Amino acid sequence: MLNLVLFGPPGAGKGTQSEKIIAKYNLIHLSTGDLLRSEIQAGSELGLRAKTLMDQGILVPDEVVIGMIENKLKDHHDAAGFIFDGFPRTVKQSEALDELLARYDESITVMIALVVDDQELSARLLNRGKTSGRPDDQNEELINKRIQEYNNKTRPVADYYQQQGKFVAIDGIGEIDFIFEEITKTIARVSQ
Ligand code: B4P
Repeated sequence: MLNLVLFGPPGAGKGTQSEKIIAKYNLIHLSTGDLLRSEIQAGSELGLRAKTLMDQGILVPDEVVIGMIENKLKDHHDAAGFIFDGFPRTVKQSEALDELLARYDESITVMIALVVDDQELSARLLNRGKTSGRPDDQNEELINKRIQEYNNKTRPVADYYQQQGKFVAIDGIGEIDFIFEEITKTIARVSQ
């Protein structure tokens, strides 16, 4: 079983690369950002609470996203593997994920981190904001807030996997297909 965490700051290319990874490998895609946006669209209570935070560029409480992932793992317990996109985003979420996977005698195979500088992140998200309609992509102040949240709360997640010897960093700047090639090389190496 291949359990992959795709990691990086907002706009690093996690969603973009996830689409290519699931097209090539038989993995279930679990994007907490997508799951939260579905809740918002459905107008659920959870969605309404999440929207207020997401529109301010703030992370949603750990319990909420951990609960969503727990349910999805239950639904797909017989899958060939998972790609976790945008999760875990805090050390608490990483610990919870390890516990949840252990219930199925599973663990994370590798974390692949996409490395992109702040200036490029900002430019990409502002550009996406022109067409995505996503409120959190609409202005530079909000984008900076998301990058700040990443630096304060999410960056330590990389150390968590580094300590387990499961961390691989890939340059996230350049052609999307070239970055994908580098990801496939890492997957081939860790799957041996
Ligand atoms: P996410 O939906 O995860 O949003 P994101 O980080 O902005 O997206 P992503 O990183 O996947 O976008 P991509 O680079 O692919 O989270 C949104 C919000 O939800 C968070 O702020 C938070 O509030 C909440 N949330 C989600 N998960 C949570 C969790 N676990 N805990 C708590 N809160 C959580 O795309 C960006 C743009 O770059 C695109 O336009 C793309 O086309 C472009 N791009 C990609 N690769 C490129 C390349 N190589 N070159 C040029 N452009 C590229």
